[in-house]
Amino acid sequence: MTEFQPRVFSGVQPTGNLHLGNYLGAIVNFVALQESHDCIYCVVDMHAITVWQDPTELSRQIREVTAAFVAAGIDPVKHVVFNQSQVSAHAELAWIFNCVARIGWMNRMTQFKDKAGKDKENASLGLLAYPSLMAADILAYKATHVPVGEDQKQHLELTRDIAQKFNNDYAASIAAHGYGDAYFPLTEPLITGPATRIMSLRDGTKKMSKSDPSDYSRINLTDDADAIAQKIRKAKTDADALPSETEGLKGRPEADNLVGIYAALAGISKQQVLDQFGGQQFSAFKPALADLAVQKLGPIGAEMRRLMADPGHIDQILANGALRADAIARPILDGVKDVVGFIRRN
Ligand code: AQP
Repeated sequence: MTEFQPRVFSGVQPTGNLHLGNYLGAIVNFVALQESHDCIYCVVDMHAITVWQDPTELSRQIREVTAAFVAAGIDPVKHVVFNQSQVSAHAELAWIFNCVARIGWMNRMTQFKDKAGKDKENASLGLLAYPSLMAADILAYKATHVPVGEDQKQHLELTRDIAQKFNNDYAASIAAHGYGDAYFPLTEPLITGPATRIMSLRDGTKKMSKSDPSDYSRINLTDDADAIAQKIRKAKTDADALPSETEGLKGRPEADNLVGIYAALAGISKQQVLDQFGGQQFSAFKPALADLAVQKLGPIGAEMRRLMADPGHIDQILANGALRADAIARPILDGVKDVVGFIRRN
């Protein structure tokens, strides 16, 4: 069996309104994994343009996600932080994967169905091929582990399917070129922690999302203390007191979500939250949650604002990261080209 060196890759789209779900579902895990792995964290700007983005806003948002990474504790010196469009291996490998993946696989993706809506014919071709580019993002580095939120599980499964099909379709060539029995690893998703799916503050059955038209549905990482407190105060709840056991959260999606957010921010279990607040009304719980959220997110938002005041510095982080990412991806892409049978410049 071909052995692959452990490596972490993940990405965040610069589509505005970076929120608590992105933070707890993904970025917190990105930070933790730095201790144990070589990590590559990417601002996936090519994914962002699968739906229309205003160009000036897009540049600002690329810098904002970079600032969020750094403010949350990602070290761009020890690890690699860059934006996708600066490393052409992503686009080149995505094309090859477009020819490996099947249209039927893409059509089944729930994110495509959700984002394309009823007017599928009018969606961009890029939106349909999104998971193929995502597989290229990951496999251009032969990444073995990808920390993501729940919503990305299906795309990660598709990445494994593409890797598996490439390994099978080109098995003889892979072996002939000395790569053993597999060119690509079957990447493992890391969907961990108590907050893999944070829900909207307005509707506990919908995920918290950047594109929700209501700003009250999410806590943005750039929200100030007043905005955070106001959004939590206005968050939808039911009329009952909090239960004493997690069983009692079943069928109460809004209560479950707020308790989950408290648990994730405090680094404790939902049961521990209920040990403290069980039997109390939301009128008592919400101010405690708001204080905790301000305490945890306030410094990140402040640091993001400080970093955003110096765009030149952020651009330098991205340029350095891109050079290092390119140095890892280039030989991997060259190997793919050899395996496929392309002739390349030496
Ligand atoms: N609500 C969420 N709870 C937990 N994790 C979440 N993630 C997103 N929403 C939640 C995770 O954040 C990472 C970055 O997401 P993304 O920006 O690449 O794309 P997304 O999943 O499409 O994010 P949004 O916020 O919902 O954006 P829109 O509205 O544009 O679709 C991923 O690891 C994701 O799982």
